[in-house]
Amino acid sequence: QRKQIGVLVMAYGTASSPEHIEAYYTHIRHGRPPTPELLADLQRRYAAIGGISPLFERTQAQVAGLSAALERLAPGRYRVALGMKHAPPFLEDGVAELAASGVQQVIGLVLAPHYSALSIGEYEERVRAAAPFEFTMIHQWHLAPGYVRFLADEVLSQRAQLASEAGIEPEAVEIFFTAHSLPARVRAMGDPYEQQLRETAEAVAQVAGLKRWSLAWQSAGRTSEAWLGPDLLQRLDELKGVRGVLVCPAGFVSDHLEVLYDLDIEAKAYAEERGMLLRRTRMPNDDPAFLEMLAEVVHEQGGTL
Ligand code: FEC
Repeated sequence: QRKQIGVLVMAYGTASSPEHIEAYYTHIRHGRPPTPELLADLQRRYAAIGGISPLFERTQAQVAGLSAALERLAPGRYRVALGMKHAPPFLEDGVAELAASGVQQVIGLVLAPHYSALSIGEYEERVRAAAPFEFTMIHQWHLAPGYVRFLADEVLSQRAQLASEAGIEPEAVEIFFTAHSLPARVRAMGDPYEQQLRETAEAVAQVAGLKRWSLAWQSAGRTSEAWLGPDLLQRLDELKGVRGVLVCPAGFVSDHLEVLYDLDIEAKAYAEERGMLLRRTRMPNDDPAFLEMLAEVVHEQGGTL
């Protein structure tokens, strides 16, 4: 009988209640507590999306769906655990759970499609430091056909809806593919992050037959460092004669603060003040075909073990 393989599904994590926002923010800032102004601003943004983020709930649904899809692909072969970067269960808790189950080989998958040393690389480093088992990391899945197809379908249907709302042709809609900005020093590090976002966008544009699209960065951190740009809001400022803008946040896979606040509240209002309607594509969340696709990515790796 073949040995069971562990699967560590990794996600960003969120504050479990408004009282936990400070501890969560301090963790994101590598242990440096935020200033009262920064904390108040973050509390305000969570309050604006209903008090807490739906991210944890969405992550749990994704893990459940991914587990079920793996079970269908290979009954009994995989044991799945969740580990999060900035909230419990932490990455190290997921590692401990798998270690206690006795698995000797583990595959790691982050619920984020593009690789950066400052993003996926940090998840990997922490897991490797804690792992008592053989660990194989899936570094990126930004061109998985099921992901590209999900985004292409979303872009086409949301673009059609936006065009009819704005009374314009679908081809006149300006499309931006976005991801979380990172400190600009990743460029000098030869990091693949920016190139991979471009590759996802190009693949979606090809499948959906898009002519008018570009990249933009969103949600840059509030630090003194330079961040990857141009920022989405800056791109909105530069538009001339555009009435409809569609944002496809291709760097994220679920509903959370950076989508529900930064795009649905902030960017939308910013566009409206400039006479434009802004809409976005829906997130994959626990879409069955999306999770089936992720299960296949994991199972492909599992086949090599
Ligand atoms: O819904 C939620 O509660 C959580 C939403 C959330 C996601 C997310 C994803 C990514 N981040 C990435 C990088 C950075 C870097 C910094 C940073 C800061 C924050 C803050 C909040 C936050 N991030 Fe995040 N991120 C989410 C939330 N992020 C809140 C702190 C306040 C603020 O800036 O708004 C800067 C850290 C520092 O100050 O030193 C860098 C990357 C991703 C996408 C990949 C992934 O999901 O892992 C990269 C979701």
